[in-house]
Amino acid sequence: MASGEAIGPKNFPAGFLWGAATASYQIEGAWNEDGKGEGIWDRFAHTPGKIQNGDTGDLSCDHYHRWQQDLRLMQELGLKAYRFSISWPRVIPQGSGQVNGKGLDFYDRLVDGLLEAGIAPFITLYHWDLPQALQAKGGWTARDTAYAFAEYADVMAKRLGDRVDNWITFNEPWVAAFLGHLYGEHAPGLKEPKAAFAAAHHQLLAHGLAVPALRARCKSQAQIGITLDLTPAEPATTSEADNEAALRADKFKNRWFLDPIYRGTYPEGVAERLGGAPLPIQANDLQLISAPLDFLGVNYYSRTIARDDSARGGSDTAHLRLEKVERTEMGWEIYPAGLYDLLTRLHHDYKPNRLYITENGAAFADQVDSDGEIDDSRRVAFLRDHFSAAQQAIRAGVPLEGYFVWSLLDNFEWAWGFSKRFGLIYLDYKTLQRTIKRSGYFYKAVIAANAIE
Ligand code: IFM
Repeated sequence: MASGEAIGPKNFPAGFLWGAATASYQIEGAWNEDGKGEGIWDRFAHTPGKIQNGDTGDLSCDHYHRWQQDLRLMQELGLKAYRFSISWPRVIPQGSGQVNGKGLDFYDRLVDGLLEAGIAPFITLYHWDLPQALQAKGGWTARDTAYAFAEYADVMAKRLGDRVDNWITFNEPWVAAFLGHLYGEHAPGLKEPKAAFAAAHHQLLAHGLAVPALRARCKSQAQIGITLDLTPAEPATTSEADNEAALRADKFKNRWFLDPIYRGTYPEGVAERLGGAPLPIQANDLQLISAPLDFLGVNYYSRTIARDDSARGGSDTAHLRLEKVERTEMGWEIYPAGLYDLLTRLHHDYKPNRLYITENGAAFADQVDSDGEIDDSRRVAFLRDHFSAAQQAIRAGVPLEGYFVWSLLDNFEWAWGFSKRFGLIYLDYKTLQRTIKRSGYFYKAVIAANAIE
């Protein structure tokens, strides 16, 4: 049954792609092995005070050495697809020029292992680990970094394009641009509005340059997309001021990336208001950025409630924190209906050919019980409710073709280090032992039935 055809209240269309997602810096470890270059997250995490408890990704889940075990766990769960990212500094240590054969070999083995196991690889080219050598030349604030990215995309497609059919250029460019260059919470840790908007534009340009590079090298059936972190922005009240605040939040958080990709324009009034104008746009940039894509990857975690606080002497776009709502360990409101709202809005406003949920999941304070089991019932409920929202969106006509739970296993949660656990699989960071949580078994049953259990 193709997506959009009639399905029962709990079923998913035949062939629905159930997967799990990870990212290189968060799981691989081996930060300086086999010729890998330094990445901006190596540098950031090695800088005292940047990461909770001084954690680093130096070892993390040691996936670089334990990938075969992780592959067996994916098989045990019955995954149909696995989304992972390539560490750019592992394959091109200086960001451009010399290629590291051992780095490429690692991803080659992983891809072959996945294919042998019948698990479709979804590759993300950029999940935030920029080579430090490029950062030294300005990183994403420099236009040249976009061209270096296209070169890197070409190297990866040349090596894996004969076997990998699904490519994601960027993961959450909003986070890399704004948490990394405006709020200073992520690498490279800047707090400069102009740098942040330049970083956002150059990532989009890099995306636009990489799409034809991938299409030229990969098989004709290759599917290319981008993953954005999106959040429905709702007004706190029905007042006009709050409505305007929600529109501003939507422009900054969602439309800043959706509009250039799907409409070839940037929304007005955002960069100016946040101190980032003028944007470093050159002729043809927006044409490149808006080249047709095969799919949109959606990362959904929560909604945003916007309020205008300017009359109270505060911000023109403040985020309201509701009382008495259920939240994850990240402090994010659990709001499954937002996933339905988001998917139907994307379908209506932007009409992507198809969509995947490339991330959805929750951090909870998981405990190992006396039997050695992890009874993460809140994660089970979270996933069930979000699967249900996605299923309703499919029934409403949204061409949603797959769902990747974040994350396969507990891992390095950026500035939060190892203090937040998102995995379907529990990681004992002392022994590196992996244990499937109750949510992992729940997911296994959903995948096997292709229905919400
Ligand atoms: O861990 C991150 C991931 O790297 C990107 N999306 C959000 C996840 C949870 O914060």
